[in-house]
Amino acid sequence: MKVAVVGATGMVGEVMLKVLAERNFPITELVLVASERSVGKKLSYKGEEYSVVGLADAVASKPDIAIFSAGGDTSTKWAPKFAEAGTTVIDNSSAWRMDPTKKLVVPEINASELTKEDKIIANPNCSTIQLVMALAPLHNKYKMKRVVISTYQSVSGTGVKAVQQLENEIAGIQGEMAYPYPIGRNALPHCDVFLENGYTKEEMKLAREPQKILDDRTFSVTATAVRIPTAGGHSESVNVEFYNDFDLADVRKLLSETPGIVVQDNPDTNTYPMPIYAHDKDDVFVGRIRRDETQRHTLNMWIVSDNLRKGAATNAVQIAEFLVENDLV
Ligand code: A2P
Ligand code: 11C
Repeated sequence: MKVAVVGATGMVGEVMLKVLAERNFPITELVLVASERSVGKKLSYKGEEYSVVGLADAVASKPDIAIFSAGGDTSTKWAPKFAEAGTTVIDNSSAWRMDPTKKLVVPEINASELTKEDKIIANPNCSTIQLVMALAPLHNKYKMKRVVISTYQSVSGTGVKAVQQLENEIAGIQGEMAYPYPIGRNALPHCDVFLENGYTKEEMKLAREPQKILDDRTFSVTATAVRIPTAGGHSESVNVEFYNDFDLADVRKLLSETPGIVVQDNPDTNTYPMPIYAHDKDDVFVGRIRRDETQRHTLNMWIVSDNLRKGAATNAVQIAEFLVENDLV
């Protein structure tokens, strides 16, 4: 496969190259793409050096697959140009996710929807991916009615500038601010921009994307998204009300048997998911599984995953693997 990585110099781009190499994705030619200011910059992949190219050159080189992590504006403008040139685009931004003509894919859940005609495929938001990974097997068995989620999101989700802001604050250096307030020793109930309804865009991604991925509008999700001073790994406190009753042992068994999920749940040994354990891993970790004693058929749990891996790069590479394995590119 001739593969282009758009946004190769960015935080997700860097992890993307690592994941492609680790999983030995069948690459015959690799095209690394970033903004004009990075053209000519050298990046390495599997020990070989590559020069970064601009978007127009990348389109002209007609890759089989282009994986985009360069922000919504770049995707909106350039993904259609790649698609017209015959390239299948897997897009990490929010640009195409809710477009009814585009598929929103978590491979473990709905990759079977994909066909050769899908030329722009959307990768869900990082906090959505880890949420639906844990919800899907439970929804299939007990049928969800309502989900209440609060997130604890790392600064790496915002990008390089935010990681730098946290590092500067820890080192006591004055620098550029990615957030309107200090993030060290703080918690900002503010991820992405505020919308007219008083929610943030991140909260509305959590409300809408799960329904599309699970192809079901009979449940609802309400969210509060909070940025905390962790370097990597998003955490989520999730309360789920089901139509049907569940057995806690069954819930644990179901989650443990789901590929991509690891249950870490033992109060006797202080075992629960944490960002420092999820770091650099592809799995979604679930713990603190317990019954909500205030309401029937309702479960509480805690979900953690590396937002740059399963939340972005790994999920995108898994989509690419599915396309190749099923002869869809
Ligand atoms: P560049 O390094 O040249 O700015 P992050 O989210 O970690 O900041 O990374 C964003 C990625 O998207 C980088 O690789 C960045 O390239 C790339 N990018 C940003 N704007 C554009 C653009 N207009 N065209 C192409 N790539 C872009
Ligand atoms: C965050 N979820 O942590 C975001 C990052 O819509 O793909 C990814 C933004 C997106 O702030």
